[in-house]
Amino acid sequence: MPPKLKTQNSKLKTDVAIIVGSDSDLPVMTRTVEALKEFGVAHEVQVLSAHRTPQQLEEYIASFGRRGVKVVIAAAGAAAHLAGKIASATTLPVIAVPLDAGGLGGLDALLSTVQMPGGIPVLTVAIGKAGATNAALAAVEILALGRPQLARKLAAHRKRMAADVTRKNTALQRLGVEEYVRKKGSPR
Ligand code: AIR
Repeated sequence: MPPKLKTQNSKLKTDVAIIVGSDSDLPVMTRTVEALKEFGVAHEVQVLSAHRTPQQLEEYIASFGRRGVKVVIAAAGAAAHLAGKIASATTLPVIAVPLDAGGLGGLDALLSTVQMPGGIPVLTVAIGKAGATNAALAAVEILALGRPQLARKLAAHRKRMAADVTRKNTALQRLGVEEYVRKKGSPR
């Protein structure tokens, strides 16, 4: 018998269940958590592996209904079967983040994740950091279909992003490329 699954807020409802294949995925996936926090969306994070803890993963998937989960985000590297495994066991939308676990730069995870057979969709975002952020935004977009307040927050978020780019462009025009890059410091 595997140990009983512990959850962070077992009494509370959770809108988004985030599942990572290993704790080594957490540094990148904190971006997902941060973005969901920014939108005030209830979420929790579990480390569960399709390969290493298959029974506990199934147990957690079975709890989605009573926990009120509406969207699942699954992140894994290497031979990443996590999202596909979850999608096969639920009709909730499953958003997958392929991660770079070393070796093939995340291409291994991307291909394992994105090439699902017809009938079991997995909504796959970009590899790594951008994907971690976009998974959260995509989850918010899904939830916003039934929550006008979230839709308004998404619109405001887009406006802030555009204003940020405009501010940078204004500074670039004022300083010139060399000075702008020097002031900005180290590359991303
Ligand atoms: N992984 C864990 N179980 C199945 C897979 N594919 C992934 C994790 C992590 C990578 O394997 O999601 O990205 C390496 O895990 P670890 O624990 O060795 O660092």
